[in-house]
Amino acid sequence: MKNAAVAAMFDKMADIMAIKGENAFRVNTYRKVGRILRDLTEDIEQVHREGRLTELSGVGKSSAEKIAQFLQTGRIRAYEELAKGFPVGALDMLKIPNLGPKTVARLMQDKGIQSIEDLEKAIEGGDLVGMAGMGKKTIEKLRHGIEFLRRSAGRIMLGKALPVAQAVVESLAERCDLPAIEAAGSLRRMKETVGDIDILATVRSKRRKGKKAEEVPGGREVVEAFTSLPNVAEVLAAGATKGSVRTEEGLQVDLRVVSPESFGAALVYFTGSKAHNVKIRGIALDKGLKINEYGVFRGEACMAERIAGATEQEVYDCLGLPWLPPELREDRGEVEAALAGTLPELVSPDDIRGELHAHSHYSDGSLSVMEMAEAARQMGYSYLAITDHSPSLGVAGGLSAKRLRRQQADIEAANRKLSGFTVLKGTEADILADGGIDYPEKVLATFELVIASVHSRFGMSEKEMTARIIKAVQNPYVTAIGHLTGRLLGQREAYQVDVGAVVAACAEHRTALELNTNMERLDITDLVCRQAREAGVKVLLGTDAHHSRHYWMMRLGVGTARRGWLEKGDVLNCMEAEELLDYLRQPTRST
Ligand code: DGT
Ligand code: CA
Ligand code: CA
Ligand code: ZN
Repeated sequence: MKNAAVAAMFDKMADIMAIKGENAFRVNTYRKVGRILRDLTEDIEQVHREGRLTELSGVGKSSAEKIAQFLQTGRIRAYEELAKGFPVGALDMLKIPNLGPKTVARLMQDKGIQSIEDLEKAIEGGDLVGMAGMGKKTIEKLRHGIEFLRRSAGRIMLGKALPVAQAVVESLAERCDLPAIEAAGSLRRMKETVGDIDILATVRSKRRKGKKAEEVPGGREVVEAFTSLPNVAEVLAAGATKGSVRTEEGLQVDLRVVSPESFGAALVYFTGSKAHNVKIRGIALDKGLKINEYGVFRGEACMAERIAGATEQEVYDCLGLPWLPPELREDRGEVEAALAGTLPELVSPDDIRGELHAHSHYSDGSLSVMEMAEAARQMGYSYLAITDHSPSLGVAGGLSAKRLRRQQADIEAANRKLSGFTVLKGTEADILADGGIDYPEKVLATFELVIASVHSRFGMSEKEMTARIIKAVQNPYVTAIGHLTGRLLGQREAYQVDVGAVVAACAEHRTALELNTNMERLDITDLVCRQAREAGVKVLLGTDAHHSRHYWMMRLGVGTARRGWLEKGDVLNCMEAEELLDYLRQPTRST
């Protein structure tokens, strides 16, 4: 699919125009097309062939022409016009947090800065001192921003990688006769970002005795099928058992083909983490065993006898351990807990009964209350909380008390029509700078569920921010604190907040923490989930859906929750509707 490539062209055009100071409305039109293309589930080439480009809402005639040009010639004339004489490396500067197009334009014009490297040199050389709007603090922030960017460079959000991995696994399984194929690595461990995608496959026939371990019958054919998949942009390596490609989406995918008697051992090895592997290798050694990606062996080198390797279960059995869920394999105490028999029974995707953070078209969502509810029911859910924004968030269509009354009437009407499904009256209300909640008490009393989130004044000191959030935690109407740290993966660092203090306050006031499962957030993190569980704080999972096609991201959050050792009983969304309503009716303040 060329969707991502076309979207990237529109993003670039929007960026160049923004730096050149063009009309914000026009810039936005391009950005919107980029977003639509990235969200599109259909193949854009198919849409083009069927002459339906302008039927995509937000795609006008001139955008459609540009898309068609790109699909036919690989180029867009308007882009080439814009990019003529423009240093394209300058666009990278827009990825630095808190650096907008206006400032980039000034850095280019006044200082001749054309790339992140130039900017770094200018900062180090003190060249920015004295520039309007460039105080010491701002320059320091820029320096941090560049460091942050470097740290996240090359890592891809799980939410982007997961669908790509699934597609590769499915297409390969379709093309080749494979008894087993599975994604391994950090993706299987559901880490919030991944460096690359590791896929492991096995063939039908066993390796013949005496052959080298590196030889796998039929391996080369599988690798060939892999490197010729339609979304492969570049083949980095292709051999008899290993292939490596870069996809259209810019992701590196490694495939390894192993023989069936080694599949389990290889899956353990390539799932990692490295730290977990080191840990279990130590356990093997203590038992006089040797473990590697080919199997578990007893005895010395050439005399070594394979005692396990075909399945993960076999491998863990040899070590005296139960099979460990991949999300736990981080050497964060999972082996010790397994040996002591105190492993948690992790929450699973099937345990989720409903969606608790969703926006309708009353604020910045795209669908009606009823449409969002129908789609949630199709997910197999039994409830959905509509949590539109509060008035302070004007840019996101925050609801005044008057429009809120209409929205709530709409929710009541939906509930009358739907049987066996409940739409909850919720809100994602702003936590104001002083810790107050963005609705008067008599309005707050009309909600069944209140998520309170920080959407402004990110730059407060840690002390102020912590006090601000704790005040919201203490508010008896607040069910949960939304996306606690405000981070956006690869885009914006968490703001300063004492997470431990907030968790303690939540425990005291019976307030939950949201795990915002949107791919860009995954906030709270796995480690904070674990902290919450240990403190007895409940976790609410919410996709922050602005369209029903975002509901699938619940899966990402369940992954994070599992990495955070959460059980069903720790997660509000695992309650049946009645139980949840009961929970929500109890006052959140324990005093
Ligand atoms: P990533 O891709 O950076 O998000 O993280 P991983 O965990 O997927 O790491 P990757 O792709 O480098 O390697 C996949 C797995 O292979 C890793 O989780 C553990 C295993 N592995 C790779 N290199 C080593 C190694 O040097 N020693 C051990 N014990 N295991 C390794
Ligand atoms: Ca990997
Ligand atoms: Ca890899
Ligand atoms: Zn929010």
